Amino acid sequence: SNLLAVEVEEHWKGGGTTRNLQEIIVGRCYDYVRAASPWIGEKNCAHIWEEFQNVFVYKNPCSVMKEDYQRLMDLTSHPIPCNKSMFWSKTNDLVHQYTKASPDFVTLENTMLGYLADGLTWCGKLSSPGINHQSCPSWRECEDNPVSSFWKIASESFAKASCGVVQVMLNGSLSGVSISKNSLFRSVEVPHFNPNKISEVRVWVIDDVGGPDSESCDSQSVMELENELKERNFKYSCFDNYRPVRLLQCVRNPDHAECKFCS
Ligand code: N1C
Repeated sequence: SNLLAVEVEEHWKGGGTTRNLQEIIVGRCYDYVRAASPWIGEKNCAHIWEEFQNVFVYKNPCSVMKEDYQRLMDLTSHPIPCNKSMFWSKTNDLVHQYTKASPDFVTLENTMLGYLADGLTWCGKLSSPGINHQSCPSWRECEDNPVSSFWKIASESFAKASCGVVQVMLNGSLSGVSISKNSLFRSVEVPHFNPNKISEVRVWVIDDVGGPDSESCDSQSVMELENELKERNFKYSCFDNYRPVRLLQCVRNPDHAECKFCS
């Protein structure tokens, strides 16, 4: 009897590739070029999509390495102004609300590379059509998946390109540690800060309005970060509930006791 050729569809624990990924990335590319031209230089959006899909389409989604993104990074690179880089960990929503209100600051998602991929999922499979829309590996299933490798190399290059005074917004209301060793900020970005380019690191530890105030500048993990930075000769400062960010949080919580700055 004939063996049935059963198509083995891979089932991963994470969500599948974002629908219309190509159109979204190409569209974001044109948006970015229009808004940021001419200072980012010439960019070819069709070519950028080609290099992006070359990294993962028809590839095993557990063996995409950060180096595979090098050509995409070359095509999307542009200068980053000194003193404006804003890093973050576990404050994704708040930090981007803040940079919208205070657009001088630049997060990775305001650079071309981060803007193209923000919030998207992508992974490949060996069988046609080479893109898995059903599921993608989570970080725990395999570390070398296309999305994790992307954020690792994008974060690394943003850290390397940053100069002058840089800031980082941390979450002071987490139940665990506010800045764990495994965060991309501490494990990838800080080690790639260039002491010849970066003069000072300003840490902002922000609690949710109404708390809990579980972590602050003198908490264990923040002080470990302080030591790591001081050992490498960066000037360091830390602010609990940095007022401009607090004011922004209070727009949404105007009646909360912590938002009554003067009565
Ligand atoms: O692991 P994290 O935070 O410390 O990473 C945040 C850090 C920031 O300073 C950014 O420059 O690393 C950069 N970064 C992103 O910009 C980014 N956008 C979306 C890292 N990760 C990013 N993501 C997704 O959030 C990605 O899927 C990654 O795994 C999470 C990490 O967020 P985190 O744990 O809050």
